[in-house]
Amino acid sequence: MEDGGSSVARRSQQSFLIKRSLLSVEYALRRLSRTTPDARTLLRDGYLVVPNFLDATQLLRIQDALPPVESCEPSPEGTMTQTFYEADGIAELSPFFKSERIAQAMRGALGKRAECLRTAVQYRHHLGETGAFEQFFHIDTWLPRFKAFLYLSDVDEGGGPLRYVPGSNRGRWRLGLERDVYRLYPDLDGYIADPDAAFVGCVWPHQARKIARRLNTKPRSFTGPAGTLVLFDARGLHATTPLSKPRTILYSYWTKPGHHT
Ligand SMILES: O=C(O)CCC(=O)C(=O)O
Ligand SMILES: [Fe+2]
Repeated sequence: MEDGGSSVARRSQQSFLIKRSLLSVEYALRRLSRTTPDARTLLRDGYLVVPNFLDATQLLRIQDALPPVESCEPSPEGTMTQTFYEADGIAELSPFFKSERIAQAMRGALGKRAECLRTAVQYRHHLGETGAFEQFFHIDTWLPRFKAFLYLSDVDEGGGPLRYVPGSNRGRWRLGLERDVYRLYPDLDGYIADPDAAFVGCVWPHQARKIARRLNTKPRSFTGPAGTLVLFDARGLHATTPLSKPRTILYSYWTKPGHHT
């Protein structure tokens, strides 16, 4: 006879597989549907880079309106970042936070009911390795979550580019990793509350290389000057790069209602 613990685990596994299958169908249909070119690229590759999203005048206005680092909160996840939340309350930042192009891309990728859950200014000042999970290739979630980054500093190789494995937002290889995240992700606010579970969505460097090879691709680094916009599906394998100089971004992140984990 099965003990209580293993039957709970089996039910949880079945419930994951059902939800995951429904999601696969939803996304297969969305990829086939008529949508905007931005959303189509996002759904296919998992990312979209828009060079010169803002011009020099718009950028200057944004840079002048940024809150000081002292008014930010340190990350609870060991990433050594400083974050100012609810940044959409700062009117001068509206070319990013109120961007119709970003909203349309997100709704095209996530569905019409997609909502923006977090708007923030993020400073990274810690140079070199942090030892945090995000410097390894990882997936954030198993449920769809898309992020928008606007670089406010020039991001060359030493400036902390986001790295991404193109197309890793899709495919059967994801199942095991997603199941681990589903089992261990401990809370519903999108943050990892238990430091022991912080690395749950990560893969080792040799595994990331193998997955990229299997997908017939290579990890990409999204370098670009201030004003570059990057949108990405946080289910795909991505990582941040250790800094040799500070990086500042605005970011927002989007999900469907009730899909925040
Ligand atoms: O800030 C970055 O470059 C990426 C960090 C990350 O993993 C994320 O925002 O999900
Ligand atoms: Fe991430």
